[in-house]
Amino acid sequence: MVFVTKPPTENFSYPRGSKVSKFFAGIPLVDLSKPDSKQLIVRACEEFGFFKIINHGVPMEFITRLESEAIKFFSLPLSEKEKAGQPNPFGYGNKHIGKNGDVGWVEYLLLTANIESNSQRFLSVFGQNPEEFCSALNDYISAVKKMACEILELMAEGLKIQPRNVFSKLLMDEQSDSYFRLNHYPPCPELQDLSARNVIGFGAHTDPQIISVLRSNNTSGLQISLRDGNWIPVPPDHNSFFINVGDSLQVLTNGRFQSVRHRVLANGSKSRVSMIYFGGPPLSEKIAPLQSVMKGEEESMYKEFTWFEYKSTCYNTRLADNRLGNFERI
Ligand code: GA4
Repeated sequence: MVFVTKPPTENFSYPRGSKVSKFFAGIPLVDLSKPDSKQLIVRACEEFGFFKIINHGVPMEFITRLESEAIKFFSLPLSEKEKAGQPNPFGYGNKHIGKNGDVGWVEYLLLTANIESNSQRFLSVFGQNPEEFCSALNDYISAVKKMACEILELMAEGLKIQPRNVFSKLLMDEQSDSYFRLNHYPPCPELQDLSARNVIGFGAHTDPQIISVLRSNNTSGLQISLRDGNWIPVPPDHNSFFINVGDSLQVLTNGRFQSVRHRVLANGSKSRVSMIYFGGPPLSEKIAPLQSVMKGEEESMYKEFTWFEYKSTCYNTRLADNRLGNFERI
């Protein structure tokens, strides 16, 4: 990545040593091959909106192939990467995130998870040979989407709601508005100076969609925020996936599941590469608490809206904004 200047600290930096909760027992771990996984998933979604998945069934070969394609892409000269177009919403972005002034020590490729729609973009970057990138992307997205749907079905079972595909059908729908993102956080030389403050790779935010599935190489940086506001570093694990509850799932469960605030801090010596699938519903889908999750006289905590309405609002906000706040019933 070509960063000609130093990261402007007033925009990128966090004070060092944010508090870490004394009572945190670790990132919840779910083994998808075990029969107790649905209960563990529900508990993790209620307490943190975040958990780690092992025995996920996604072939390692798909993961390593896409990672090496991503590294190849990010190693191209800036002018080549820019041929993917500006990220509005899909394309190549460098330091600027969204369109409202957020910046981070990151470059990225933001894509629709609907593979065919990306082909023109890849033709522009890879000339006549976009096949390797496209096939790696296709295999990876298909496998991760399948796993995301399995997890959503376990959530429904764990919540004891019917039908079991009540969440997963939103991702399986042909019109599902799902995204895919490749992020590259280059090493940040500023951080080798021990007195330097933390540098933001990707600022604190929640994901607007239903569920996000993240995989990264073995470089640290990801942190999640606990309910008490403390930030917890997530130890990287390149063989596992991390699941985030998104804002839409928070609404569908009437706040029983919480979308997780998370951020990425830049690393002083190692480059971090992550790939994230954001499972979203069709644009016309009404996002409202499911009757089956509400108990007795329980009322909806949210005003009614469609995914299109929510997404449109989101794109006019800054990363750190509380986007769901505008849709809460007072
Ligand atoms: C956060 C989750 C996904 O990465 C994303 C992001 C999107 C973008 O990068 O363009 C947003 C951000 C995300 C939420 C608020 C708006 C939109 C940047 C931003 C400041 C692709 C998404 O869907 O929402």
